[in-house]
Formats: sequence, structure tokens, C-alpha cells
Amino acid sequence: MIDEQLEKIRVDADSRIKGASSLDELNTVRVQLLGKKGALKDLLKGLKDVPPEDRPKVGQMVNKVRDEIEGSLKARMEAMQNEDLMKRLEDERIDVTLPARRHKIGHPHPNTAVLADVERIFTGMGFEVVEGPEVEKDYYNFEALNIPANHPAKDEQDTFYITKDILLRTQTSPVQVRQMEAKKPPIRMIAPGRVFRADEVDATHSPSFHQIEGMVIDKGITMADLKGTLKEFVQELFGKDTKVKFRPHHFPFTEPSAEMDVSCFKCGGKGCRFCKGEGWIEILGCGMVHPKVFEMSGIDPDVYSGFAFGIGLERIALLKYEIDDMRLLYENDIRFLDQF
Ligand code: 2U9
Repeated sequence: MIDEQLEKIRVDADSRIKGASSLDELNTVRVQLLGKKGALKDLLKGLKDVPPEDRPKVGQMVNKVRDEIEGSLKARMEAMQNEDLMKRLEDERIDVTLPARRHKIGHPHPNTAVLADVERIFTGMGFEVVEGPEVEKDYYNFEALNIPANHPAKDEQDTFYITKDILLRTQTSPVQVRQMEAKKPPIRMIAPGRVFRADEVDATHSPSFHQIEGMVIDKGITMADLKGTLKEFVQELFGKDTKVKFRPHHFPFTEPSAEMDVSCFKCGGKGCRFCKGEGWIEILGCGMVHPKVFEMSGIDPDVYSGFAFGIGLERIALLKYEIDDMRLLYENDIRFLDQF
């Protein structure tokens, strides 16, 4: 009798264990089979009706079946856990042979690249790089540079005034003036920086752009030093074959003054669309520092002389990278900047 009941429990347990399709279900089956209300427990309760001499034997039989059930539960549970693990390993598989995504590495903006070039060339010739305030006194921006009160540059249409005496610098020359006041020559410096002019925006103008000005002051500095230094500079910047040409000009702060052209670095000077058939491209303004400018800053023009020059940074960037509209340099459209 008991044998038959046990065999039935065992067969029933087997099919229910096999039938469980998840670990949760298997756990429910385990409670049903081995728990307080399970068939085995019921059977054990009936043990009191078994003659005492048979009890150990029956007890052993029940234990054996319970061990078997526990064994199959454990085996089924391990199989399921293993299946789960295999499935996860398959789902989360990483294909290490896939090519890596390319990291996009940035690069300097054309303005920054040109500035770095210019600074490298001049520091290589022993120049110091000096910066100064963008908000300036009228004195440093105009008066100390021999720019008279009635000069057109001082018009409100050209200059952003903050008060009558304070303005946004229209050139980086005030940096040189401050340097002349603070230091005894020799001075060899360049002053790069942002400048402001009340200009309308178009392809070649912007109310804010950048200049690099430079100055050398010492005993015995002549126009020959100016020419040699600036020629060396443009040959480094545009190539060894670059030729230079000076045309007379006028600036209030230099005397004599000149503008310097370079031979077209596209056609070598023959004349092309790039240089508008001229063979030459205007690059910078320059001259010998005016004696009045020396005097105002406390340097004796009978002892010292010097040259100065000014370059528009954006103008060089446009030329060097063959960009035809200055606005492109400020819009920061990545599709545009990526090309340089
Ligand atoms: C001091 C004395 C002299 C600076 C100079 C230029 C010529 C010049 C222009 C170039 C293009 C301005 O950005 S631009 O429009 N500048 O042509 N600048 S000489 O001369 C100085 C500066 C400071 C004390």
C-alpha cells in the first residue's frame, strides 16, 4: 500500500518538476511537494497507523523518496540556471571584431592657427608676446599715438566709446605705449589681441576683429631692420620664395610709413584670380616710430629709434586658407571649420 502511494507521489513529483518552465514555478512545485501541506507530509502523518516494528522501514522509504524528489528539484534548478546563464551570455555577447568608432579630434580654428604661426616666428626672432586691456583710455588708444582730436578715426561712427575718455581699443597699439612707459629699451614685442571698430558686418569687415602689432626699439634701429625683419617673417609664413614690396603710406604714429605687399603665393607673382591679376597682395602696415610718440612715452628720440607694424589677423587667415568671407570665421559652423 505505502509502496504504491510513494511510487505515485514520486511519479507525480517527477512530472511536475519536469513541467515547471521557470525558476519561480519550480519553487512553487517544491513547496507543494515538500512543504507542510505536501503529500509526503500527509503520508508521514499516517505513520502512526503503521505497526511500530514496520515504522523504521516505512520511514526509510519515505526519506528515500523525499531525497529523490529533492535531488530532481536540485538538478532541474541547476539546469534552468545554466540555461538562463547561457541565454544571457548569448544575448550580451560582444563582438570584439567590430571596427572601433572613430573619435573625432578637434583642431585649431584658422585664426588660432595663424596666431600660433605668427607668435612662433616672432618669438623665434627674440620678440616677447605682450597683452593689454580691451577697454582703454582715449589717451593710450589715440593721444599717445599722435592721433589728433579731430582725426576721423576718433569719430563716434568709427569708435565704440564707453565714456568720453574710455573706449574699446580700435588697435592694439596702446599695449606698446604702456610697454614704452614701463620699460627701458631695448624692446622687442608683439601685441596680439581683439580690437573693436563700429563697422557694419560684410565679407571683409566686422565690429570686432584681431590685430597683431609689433615694435622694436633700440639704439640705431633703421628702416633696414624693419625690412629685414618683416621679409623674414613673411618668408616663414608664406614660403621662402615670397618677395616683398614696400609702398609709401601715412600713419600718424610712424614716420616714414609704408604698406608692405607680398608676391602672390598662388601664382608666384605672375598675376592670377587670387591676386586680382596684380601679382602682389597687401599684407601689413609699418613704419619708423614717430619722434612725438617716443617723447610722449618718455623715450628720447635722439637716443633711440624703432620700427612698428600692424597686421590684421583675419585678413591673413582668409588669404592663407583661401576663405572669401570673414563672417565664416565667426559663425563656427563645424562643417566649415572641419575643412582646415
Ligand atoms: C606705437 C607706435 C607705432 C603700429 C602700426 C600699422 C602700421 C598698421 C593696420 C594693419 C591692418 C591696422 O588691422 S589693421 O587694419 N596697422 O598698418 N600699425 S604701424 O604702429 C605703432 C604702434 C604703437 C607706440
